[in-house]
Amino acid sequence: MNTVYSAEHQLHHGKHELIDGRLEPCVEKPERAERILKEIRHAKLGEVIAPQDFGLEPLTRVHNQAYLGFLQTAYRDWQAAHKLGDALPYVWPTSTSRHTEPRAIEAKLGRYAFDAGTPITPGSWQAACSSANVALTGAQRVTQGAHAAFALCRPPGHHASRAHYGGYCFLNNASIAAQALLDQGASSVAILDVDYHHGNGTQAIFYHRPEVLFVSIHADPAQEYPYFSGYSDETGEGAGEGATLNLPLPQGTLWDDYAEALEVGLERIHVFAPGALIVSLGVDTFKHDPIARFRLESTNFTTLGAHIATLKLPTLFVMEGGYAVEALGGNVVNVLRGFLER
Ligand code: Q9C
Ligand code: ZN
Repeated sequence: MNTVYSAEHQLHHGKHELIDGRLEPCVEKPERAERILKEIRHAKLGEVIAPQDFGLEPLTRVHNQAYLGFLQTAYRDWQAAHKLGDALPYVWPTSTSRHTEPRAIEAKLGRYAFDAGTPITPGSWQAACSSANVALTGAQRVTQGAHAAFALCRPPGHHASRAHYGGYCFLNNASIAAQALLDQGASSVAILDVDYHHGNGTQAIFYHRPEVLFVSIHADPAQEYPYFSGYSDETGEGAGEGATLNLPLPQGTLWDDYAEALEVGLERIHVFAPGALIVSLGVDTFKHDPIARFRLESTNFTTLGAHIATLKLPTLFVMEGGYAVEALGGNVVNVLRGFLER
């Protein structure tokens, strides 16, 4: 299996995020992708290839123009307003606010961000574009007949919606790849999101769409970030009714219960019979993850990969979360190896 990787991810390196009432060093850091790359090479999983540049067009298929325009100049606008450090929002509109487009960068940050954990740095836009290109290059390989590919995306994407960033995500790489697969002729696509956190952005992007099945296994949003979506009664709307499946699990979940939810999710995908599968691959379900509370072991990730392989679908793995840097690369390799070796 080929891995798509670009060093441009390093251009995004936030200093601090607001976490539990304090500004703490960002857990979503460049070292993450470097560790994964190192283990992929070490495991001789296949060639590591550079992304192609697909330009803005595929991004506009998923995100709105005003949002993309905002992201492109956000750091420059922040700097022009004489701010020091990374751009972080500190004021948000509410249901009683005026909803005309704000002019000040401070207001725009609140308009487009849904949390205060996602700093914008000088190179964030370029890194986010590169990350989307990594996913698009992976999708292209699958379109061209590869059975599987791994898009080593950073920054991650599944929390970003049509016009909102947050949860360390700016552009929804998995959604952009799914839309590209559809645009290149796939009649339907399934997205299996195994990140510890609910993929609220991906869900929102395809909530009304019957041709994209979104299945997510994640920590119960009654207890865990992103709190405002990911409940089991969210099943899609309109033409998309029934094309969203949320499988929330309690904090503390071990492999046995996780595996049961996985079987339910895989069965739904099997019945849906998509042309391709995208896996939003977060390994923050690992027992030692610093910001998450499932208890999967490293060996469980091999089994996870093997189970996904039973679908026998052309599969694009898109990297999402996972913050226990020591074990991160090994856990990712385990998923991919489990998938390949089945
Ligand atoms: N007390 C991804 O895994 N903050 N994003 C959590 C925990 C945000 C995670 C705070 C977590 C976002 C891609
Ligand atoms: Zn996550």
